[in-house]
Amino acid sequence: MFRSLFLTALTSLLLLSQSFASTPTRDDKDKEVKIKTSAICGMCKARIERNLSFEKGVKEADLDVKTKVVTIKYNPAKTDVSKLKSVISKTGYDADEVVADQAGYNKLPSCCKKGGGMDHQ
Ligand SMILES: [Cu+2]
Repeated sequence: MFRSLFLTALTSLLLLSQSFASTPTRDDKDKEVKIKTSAICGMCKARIERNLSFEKGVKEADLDVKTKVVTIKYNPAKTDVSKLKSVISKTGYDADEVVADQAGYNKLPSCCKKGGGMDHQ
């Protein structure tokens, strides 16, 4: 009597854990992307992060000034990497292979403009 009750409890526990394990990973989960920018200082960081946060589908944007890499968490159903890069470009900064948009770049204060050559320190 006690034993069968125990077995029933054990079986239902096993079934429960199995249904948890087999939960499919959802496609609408947030994705994360790292994009190399031409940001120079904290103002660049704030500017890029702010403009990215205005973009639809962006959950989080964090730029590391030292590495110039911005890490973006986004909803792939609402936006994609090429859109995110164009936001960064329009802000006036390079985004990986996408070169900074000239109009956006011209609006930057001179301290935030990258030097003549690429990766000028
Ligand atoms: Cu700056």
